[in-house]
Amino acid sequence: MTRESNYNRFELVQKLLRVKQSAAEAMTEEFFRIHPEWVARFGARGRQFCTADACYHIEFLAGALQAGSPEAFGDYARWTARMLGARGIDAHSVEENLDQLGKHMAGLLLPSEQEEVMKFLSVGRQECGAQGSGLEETGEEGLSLTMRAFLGAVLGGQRQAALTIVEEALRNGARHVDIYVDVITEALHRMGSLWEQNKISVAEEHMATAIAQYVVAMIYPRMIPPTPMRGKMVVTGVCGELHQIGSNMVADAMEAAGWDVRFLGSNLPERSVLETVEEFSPDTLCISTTLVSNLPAAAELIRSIRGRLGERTPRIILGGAAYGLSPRFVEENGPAETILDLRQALATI
Ligand code: B12
Repeated sequence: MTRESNYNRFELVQKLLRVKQSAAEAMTEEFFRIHPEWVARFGARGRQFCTADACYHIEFLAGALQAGSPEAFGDYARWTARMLGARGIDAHSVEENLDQLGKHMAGLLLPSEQEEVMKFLSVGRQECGAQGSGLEETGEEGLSLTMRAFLGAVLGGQRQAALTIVEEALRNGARHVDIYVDVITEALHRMGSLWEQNKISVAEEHMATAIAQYVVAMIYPRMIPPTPMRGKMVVTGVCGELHQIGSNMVADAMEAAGWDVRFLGSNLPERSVLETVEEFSPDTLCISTTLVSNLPAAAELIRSIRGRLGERTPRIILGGAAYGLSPRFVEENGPAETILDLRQALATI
């Protein structure tokens, strides 16, 4: 039970995820019945996209509920309206979808659960109208020259140039962590905004990402590895999470700072993380999560580790964009600590 209401958060999240597909299909049927013009506009693929979007709405709603954070759902709704807006779909359609979702869930949930869901949906609905440009944090003024040159190289498909830009900065005295945070992270976030605004294609985004990954891998051997003396650490993403560059940087930076690190990548089954933690017996476990929709998997992982290891549970550090949007996640799903920033992690872990 949560502190403020008489429903079980875990059961509500699981219930939503269980009915996700059927609810999304029913919502899409209903939407196309009300808007026959969409059939002419988008054809059969429109139905597929609409169902996929409704699935995302439910997954992010479940993630925000898991984190006890209506703001996280608001952020998702704002992002969805902005991203679809850049592709010619009006924010009003998203609002309508959220209303439909609320109505659909009414028949499936207990009154106390429905009340909570409606609270989250109403924040989402409000935020659809307050989209912003998505570029607020990445305005040109704040961008360093190196970051801009790097962004230009990855978007232009120039792998060697991207590496040279970073190597040059390192030769001129930049620290690895500065390259990670101020150049590569910043450029990838900026690149994500360009994709969101439909200014670059999925192919360009994938190409740029692959080049960034190549650069991260190429600078790893150039770090001076100290003898491991800070203890053992496992760094992992959660099941369902495909974003991996952030956790890769955390793993490399921690290794360079003296940790004996096992980096598991992302999107691996919970059971594999459990086995590694049990066998390797780390002092610290870092869990990276980017999408709010993956917070139920993170909560489940924490619960399973604590259940299996009891007092032998390592210190758990959570990081990645999803936790920045969900300040109450730890309160609801801990004990664990949240550290969002790589520099702060290096200074405090
Ligand atoms: C590259 C990328 C992808 C790649 C990832 C490839 C890979 N191997 O990693 C691919 C193509 C797979 C992808 C897929 C998707 N993506 Co994507 N993706 C991005 C992008 C452009 C960059 C991500 C990245 O690598 N950033 C750089 C890293 C270094 O930054 P970071 O992860 O924030 O990590 C830093 C800190 O957070 C911190 N940190 C991270 N983890 C940890 C852990 C600990 C313990 C600590 C201490 C610190 C820490 O340190 C890092 C270093 O500074 C982002 C844009 C963005 N704003 O991030 C979108 C973005 C995250 N993706 C987005 C979306 C929507 C998707 C998809 C749903 C798209 C789709 N329709 O298929 C799928 C979802 C896949 C899934 N299930 O996970 C959205 C999310 C929007 C939202 N509201 O949640 C974003 C924000 C793009 C956008 N602006 O619209 N994506």
